Amino acid sequence: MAHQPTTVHRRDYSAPDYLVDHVALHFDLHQEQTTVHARLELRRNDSDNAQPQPLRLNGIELELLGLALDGVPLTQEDYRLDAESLTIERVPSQCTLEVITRIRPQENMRLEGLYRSGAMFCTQCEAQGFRRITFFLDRPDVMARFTTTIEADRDRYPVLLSNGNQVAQGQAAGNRHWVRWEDPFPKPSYLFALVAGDLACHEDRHVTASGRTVRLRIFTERENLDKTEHAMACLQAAMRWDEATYDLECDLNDYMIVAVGDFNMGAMENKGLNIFNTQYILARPETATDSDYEDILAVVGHEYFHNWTGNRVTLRDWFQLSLKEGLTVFREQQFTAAMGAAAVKRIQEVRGLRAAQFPEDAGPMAHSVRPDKYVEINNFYTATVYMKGAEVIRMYHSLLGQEGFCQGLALYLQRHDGQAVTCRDFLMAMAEANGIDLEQFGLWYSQAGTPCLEVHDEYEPGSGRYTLHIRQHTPATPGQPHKQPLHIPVIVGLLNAEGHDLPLRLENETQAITTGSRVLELRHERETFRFLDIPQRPIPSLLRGFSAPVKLDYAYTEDQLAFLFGHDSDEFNRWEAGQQLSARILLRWVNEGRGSIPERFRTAFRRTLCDTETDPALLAEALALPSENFLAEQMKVIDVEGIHIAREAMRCNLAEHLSEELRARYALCVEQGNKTENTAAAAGYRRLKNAVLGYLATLQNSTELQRCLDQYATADNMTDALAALALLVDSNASEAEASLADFYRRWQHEPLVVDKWLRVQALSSRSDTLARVIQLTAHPAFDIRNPNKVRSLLGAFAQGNPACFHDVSGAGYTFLADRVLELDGINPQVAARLVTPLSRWGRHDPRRSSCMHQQLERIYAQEGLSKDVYEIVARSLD
Ligand code: TYR
Repeated sequence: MAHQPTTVHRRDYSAPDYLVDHVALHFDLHQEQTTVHARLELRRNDSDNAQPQPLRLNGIELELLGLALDGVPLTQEDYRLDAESLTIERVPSQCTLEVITRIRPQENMRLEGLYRSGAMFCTQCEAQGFRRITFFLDRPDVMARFTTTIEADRDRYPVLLSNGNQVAQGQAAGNRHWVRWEDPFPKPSYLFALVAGDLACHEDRHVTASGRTVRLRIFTERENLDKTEHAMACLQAAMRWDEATYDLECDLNDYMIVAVGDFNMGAMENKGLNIFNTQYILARPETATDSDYEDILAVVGHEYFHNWTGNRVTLRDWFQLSLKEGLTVFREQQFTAAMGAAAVKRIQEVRGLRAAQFPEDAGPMAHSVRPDKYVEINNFYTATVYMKGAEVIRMYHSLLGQEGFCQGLALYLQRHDGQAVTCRDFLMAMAEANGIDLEQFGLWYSQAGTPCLEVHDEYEPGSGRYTLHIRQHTPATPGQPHKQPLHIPVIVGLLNAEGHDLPLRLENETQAITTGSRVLELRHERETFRFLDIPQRPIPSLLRGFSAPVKLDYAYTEDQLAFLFGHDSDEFNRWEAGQQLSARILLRWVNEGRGSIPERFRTAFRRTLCDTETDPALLAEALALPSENFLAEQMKVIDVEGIHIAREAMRCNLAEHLSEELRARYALCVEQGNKTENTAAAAGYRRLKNAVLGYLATLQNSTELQRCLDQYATADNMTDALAALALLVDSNASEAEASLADFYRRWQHEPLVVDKWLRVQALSSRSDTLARVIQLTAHPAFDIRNPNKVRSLLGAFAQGNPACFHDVSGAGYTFLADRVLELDGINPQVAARLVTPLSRWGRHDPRRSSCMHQQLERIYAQEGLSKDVYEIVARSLD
């Protein structure tokens, strides 16, 4: 790295010197170049200040063709241009600036700003893409009204879209046409969007609670129009839910979504014109799995909910990112929980948090929910900002209840509508609406690291007193050696010997709370909670529903865990007890050598397998052993091979002992699935069936192999076909190749299905997986310029296949570093995400960790490294 990029600090924030009241954009789209004519109506922000500041506009890789101030062309003496900005020393306190720039979207591989995806033009402006379109005050606290005119070839680009309402259109010379859009809502530039293409449209509508009709349109490439049904239904459900839950209506007459095949992230909430990765819109049962359907519900909901929490009230600066993302993820979680099995959803969220956020919080990239500094803001769209940010919002909710939370949100939106604000403004609204003090709670925004709760208990049989002692402790993280105690809601219940919740009365309370759970609020490093009238020593059910993003340390016996797994009234904690129990056994095997499976565990597992009362989707979660990554997190020095071997051995052992029950359950799921018309119920049966099939496949005999082949051959949906294919690929059976070839032949024209084909091979536990992944990078199906392909093949391999990626030869690391360097010259944002698995070098044995470290140093030494990759690598080596 030749020179060190600059670091931006939160403490350096200052209000903008100039504001933009209105901007008129004119895009002239051509195949080889695009000219952008921008007319900015500017105003000094600090007009009292006698010493006016120069006007500095952001702009990157723009060719400046013309510049005029209040109609007078400027010459080169009037302004300064550098790689990232345009500065005009003196401008009147109110003025009009016209800027003409030329850009080359067809060469834009970063997928930031204006770029091409297939045959269409589209934009991505969050966080700082707008400065790649024209010179602008590209910061979220500058909110302008936008008028956008798009001119393009009529045949290639019959559909021309931007934010707001279409107000005019016309024909132009040379078979061209134009359309003008006006967005009535002032917005920051990161919410700007433009799309041009030959697109098909699925149109429907939503009538709001107050009786207004909103026209809904989903645009896709023509061949995908038959895959938009589900996304449309999700959008309508999200609109209804936000009205019913928070009394929030869509504020537009037109709401548009466009699905594009090349996209760095999941989707983007541009005002009135969301742009989505096709992955989160397109679905038909033959092409998309049940989890794809669930993801679509979540992401469509998420982007819609941003319209209030993100767009109407936006961010003052990028350090506040979690203000919109944490809050919107939480709203999305509430929505999806309301649409389906809430416990299953919660389990998946916590699984995701532990897999992605806990390791981040324990590694070199650890940062608080509201970070203090960044080199490249794109690196801070992290699990911490999104997932832990959502957990922080959930804790407000646990402390205040749904009603108090609603009141707080209402005050926040009413007070700050149309403003660009901070996390603190949200906290103040919550505190004031509820008349409580949340000062200490604010530490959740500034302190990084995963807190640990150590819990001890005592029971005095004579007096019926039961005492919980809780100590909280947050480990040091880079730049934060000392931590203060946090305000933590811990939801608990106490179970009696029959497994029922006891009524809970704390010392100093006169009446027992009759419900089974209650919230304990921790504020000090050590707290004691004394419960009265407890007739026998209870088993505590702690942190119900995962009420705080912490690690819990209580010395449960294996008997107690098995008991909670069988009886806890909190479905999340029932699952959690099962996970703790199996993790405990697995880690013992890793550390002390493999033993037998304790009878109590096998009994609990059998009971779950034969349970016909509980939601099958929940049973599938309960039958899944903790992931290799989760187990790795529990070890001081990760034993990659040991974990893999122990986990596979346990799966095999369970299958051998319970093969009768597994076969019976498989048959029952098939039968029940065939009988049901209800799609959610059918998905639940499929999930359980495929979990069971996974165990049966470990038996490696011809019956079970045939079962997988049959399921693959007869499946009428992607969920079943892909589950069977994955098991075949893992099985090493010669039939696997034929199935893979068949799958590709059948689906090679569906990019999203090809992604699955790549992923299934990248995730295989076969010993030749790395060789196969290397081969696949040269396959026509792979394209390193497409982020979905990169994530499906390279991302899945490096993050989802620890046993193969961490091969002791170090070949996986070298391969990944090579791909990072290759991709860095193309799409730095995606390259930086790909490098993350290497940053965890410190957790591995000396041999692996030195190989990983070497690869990081090799990347670091590369000339012309992007800011994105530089930041991750530099912090990892620190
Ligand atoms: N704001 C988007 C969301 O809904 C995420 C996003 C961020 C999308 C940056 C694209 C991008 O480049 O979460």
